[in-house]
Amino acid sequence: MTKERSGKGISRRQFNKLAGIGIMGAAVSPTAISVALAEGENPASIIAGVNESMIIHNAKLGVMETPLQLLREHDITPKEIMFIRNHFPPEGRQAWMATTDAPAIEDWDIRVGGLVVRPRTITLKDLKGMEQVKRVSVMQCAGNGRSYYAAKEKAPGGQWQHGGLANVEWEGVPLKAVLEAVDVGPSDHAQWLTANGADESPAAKGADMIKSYHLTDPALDNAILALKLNGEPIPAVHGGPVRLIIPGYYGNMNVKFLNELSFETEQSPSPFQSKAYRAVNTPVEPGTFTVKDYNLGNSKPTYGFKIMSVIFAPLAEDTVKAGPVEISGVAWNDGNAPITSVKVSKDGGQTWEDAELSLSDSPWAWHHWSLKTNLPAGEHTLRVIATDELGRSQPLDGTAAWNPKGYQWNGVDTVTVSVS
Ligand SMILES: Nc1nc2c(c(=O)[nH]1)N[C@H]1C(S)=C(S)[C@@H](COP(=O)(O)O)O[C@H]1N2
Ligand SMILES: [Mo]
Repeated sequence: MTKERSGKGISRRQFNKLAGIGIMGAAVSPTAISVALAEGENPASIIAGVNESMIIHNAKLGVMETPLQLLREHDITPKEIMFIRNHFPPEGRQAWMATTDAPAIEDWDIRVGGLVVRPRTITLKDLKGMEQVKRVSVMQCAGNGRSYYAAKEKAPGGQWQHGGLANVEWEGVPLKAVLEAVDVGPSDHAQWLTANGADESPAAKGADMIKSYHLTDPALDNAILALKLNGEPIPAVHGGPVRLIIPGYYGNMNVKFLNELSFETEQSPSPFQSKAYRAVNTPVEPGTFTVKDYNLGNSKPTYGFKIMSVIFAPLAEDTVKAGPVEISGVAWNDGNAPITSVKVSKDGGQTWEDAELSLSDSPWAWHHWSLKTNLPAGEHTLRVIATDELGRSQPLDGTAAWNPKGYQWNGVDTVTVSVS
């Protein structure tokens, strides 16, 4: 599938383009260094332009989570506070990826090939000339909420709370329109579409982050090759200049720095498709199923978001005065059915009240909910649960869905507040 490549995951021509802008992206501004926090690394010295309050999960790779105190301030998440998940260090010739600025790239090729009659290349310029559409959608890491599985047994990996989450506007060309335009003539044997990005492992034989989608997957009808995030060219760190966006699908399915689409008989053998980012078909318990046990038969890729809701206010660290209070937050799902109810409990789940739900225009966006109520002085355990039109809801005990990699947490959110 990657015959024309030297095993480097990137063509010579494309590498030269990237190397040409390397200096710019690699440079960390002196201001960022001078404000480096005493307690730890300043997130902006890892990825230029990010907010200093981001929670660092992996400094080398530039993996960071958004504190909910920041996330709740905006309906559309600004790039400076958007969580970041990279699998390869954005350094060396990938240093250009370490910034919230858009990459200064004019020439960018996406090879479309594999089992096709006419392999083709589509350029960034071609894409810019095509009709653009917008998709407001949640971006969420499949590992979001992983830390909460520790109540049963800790799942290794970044201990994300709820901030591996964003609500953003993408703009670009529908995938279907791109495939029609290139007219590569896929063979009848092609069952899967595989997407690859320009980033790669620094290890000589390191696995590449490649993702596959079944060609009959209806989610592909809504997919776009995005060129813009929140109205601006996509920041390098978020996958510019071109990113595959599949609204409603977990983060890993949304390939950044897209430079290859390939028609295949099978899904990619890359461990990022065949071992990681998979959801078990039947529940498993700690000790009985390990990371190594995943195979194509017992699991599926982490495709669509499970329905979820999160409390944005009050948070445990907020000061809450006794009396009238507004409990609020967001809820979202895979966009396949509207969310029909959000209920809030002020007593740890004994009794529930309907929150007011305000559905966003886009089915893939998060939806705000709120409940105006009263809280007397003392400790209160707030909980929230969302349900959609298909009857899908959230488990009261999220650890029931424990899995070795701690993916797809959607347990009922619980916040304990002290009211004075
Ligand atoms: N090319 C490429 N695409 C990628 C990744 C990556 O490392 N390389 N990480 C994936 C994962 S696991 C997530 S959660 C999202 C994170 O997107 P963001 O960094 O823009 O928030 O990108 C996905 N797409
Ligand atoms: Mo992720």
